[in-house]
Amino acid sequence: MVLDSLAKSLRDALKKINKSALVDGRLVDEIVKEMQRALLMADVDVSLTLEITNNVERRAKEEPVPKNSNPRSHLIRIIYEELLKILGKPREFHLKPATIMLVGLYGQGKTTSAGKLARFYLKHGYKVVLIAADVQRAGAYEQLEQVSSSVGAAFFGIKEEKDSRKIVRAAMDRYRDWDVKIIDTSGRNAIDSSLTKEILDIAEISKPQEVILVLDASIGQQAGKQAKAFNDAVKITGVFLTKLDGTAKGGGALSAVMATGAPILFIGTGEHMDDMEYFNPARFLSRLLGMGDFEALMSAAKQLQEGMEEQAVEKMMAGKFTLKEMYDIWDQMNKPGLFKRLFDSLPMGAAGKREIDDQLIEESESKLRKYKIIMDSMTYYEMENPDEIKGSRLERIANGSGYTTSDVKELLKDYRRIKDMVKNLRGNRKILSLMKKQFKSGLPEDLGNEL
Ligand SMILES: Nc1nc2c(ncn2[C@@H]2O[C@H](COP(=O)(O)OP(=O)(O)OP(=O)(O)O)[C@@H](O)[C@H]2O)c(=O)[nH]1
Ligand SMILES: [Mg+2]
Repeated sequence: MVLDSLAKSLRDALKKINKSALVDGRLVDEIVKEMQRALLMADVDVSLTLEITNNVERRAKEEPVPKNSNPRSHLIRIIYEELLKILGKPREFHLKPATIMLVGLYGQGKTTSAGKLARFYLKHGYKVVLIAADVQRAGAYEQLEQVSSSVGAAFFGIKEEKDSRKIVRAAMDRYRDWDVKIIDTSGRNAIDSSLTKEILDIAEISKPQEVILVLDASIGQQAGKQAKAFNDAVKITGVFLTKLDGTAKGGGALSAVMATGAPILFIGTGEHMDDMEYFNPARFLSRLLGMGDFEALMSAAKQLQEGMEEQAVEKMMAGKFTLKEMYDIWDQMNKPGLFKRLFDSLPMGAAGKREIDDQLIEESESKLRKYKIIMDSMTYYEMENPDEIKGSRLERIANGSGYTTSDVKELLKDYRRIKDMVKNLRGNRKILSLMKKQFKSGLPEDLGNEL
């Protein structure tokens, strides 16, 4: 878990809200103080911290509790919304062929992140080459070569060449038709005119779709200053914020970078090549607060209230049901407790039992996690056309996910079973209305109780 101590303090505050008999001014004051302490400890800027907590306090005391909520959920919701404001909106990022330049100062994690990105694209079936254009650091060539072979990407470099422009020109020529070209560039101690010029020259030669600034989160708020300086000098398209796993100051880094308007695209959560995530503020915050995918559930709840539920469930029943649909549903179900509730919502009439023992639920949840990892290694085409998954596709997916081909086959078998089940359920009004009722009663109040 990244940002451990911030997460713990905020979760404790939410727990306190859930346990309190009464949501009154005194509780709000206490919560606001705890939030202030937690945010400042995570190196969030003082005035930003005050802005967040003042907003929470004012809204909690002034806003009437909506009819479909209660004082506890209302307060939790306000806290969630105010924290989300500082994380900003996600920048959309689509996987497609691209040239990506990684830039940044010494030791921020450029080379490691280049490898992580390569692995990410490879998993989705792209042809990827890593280009060694760091001519500053001793052994940069060998390090990137080693990273390339560990993730299974192609590698290009010219040993002993001190002109990074030459290297990039040769690489762009040789790998013209490749899907994804990732360029690891030189760092410096500080951003200066020679670094700026080198980056701009390489960009001129390679015409990258993305210029991603790699920033070490452990510098806390300072990350904002660096992001601004780089953005002013070379126009970055996004930030890869690394080492969020190993720092207490991540909150400061996140909020300060977002405040500059430079979007955080990825976060690094460890030294291993799989330790990166696409940064989605809402999802990140929900996980930090231990709410599962709060945003998705909230919007599901909202739709239910607006009478949309029928369409949603029916769409699933009536429309196509590929791995893509299954993934989306599982994505929302990937939360302890929700699984059980869904199980509970299904009538087990025939067998005469509604009790599913915990072990079975535990097994289902761990299977779900495994299946999600496997599906993350599939391309969009494969998700939409599961029947095409065989032979070399099957092997690539297994390799990419770290599981075996029989695991992938097991997933496909389960998918077909579920697909048949969905088909059989179609048109069964009674089950439809039961499912909807369960959703309705289960959200969003239960969410709070599970914190
Ligand atoms: N814990 C953790 N360590 C990371 C992460 N990303 C990178 N590192 C470590 O940070 C150190 C520096 O990473 P590099 O990728 O070599 O950084 P760089 O920017 O290429 O450095 P130079 O080439 O020297 O400028 C290495 O020890 C990495 O393992 C991360 O997300 N989490
Ligand atoms: Mg490097």
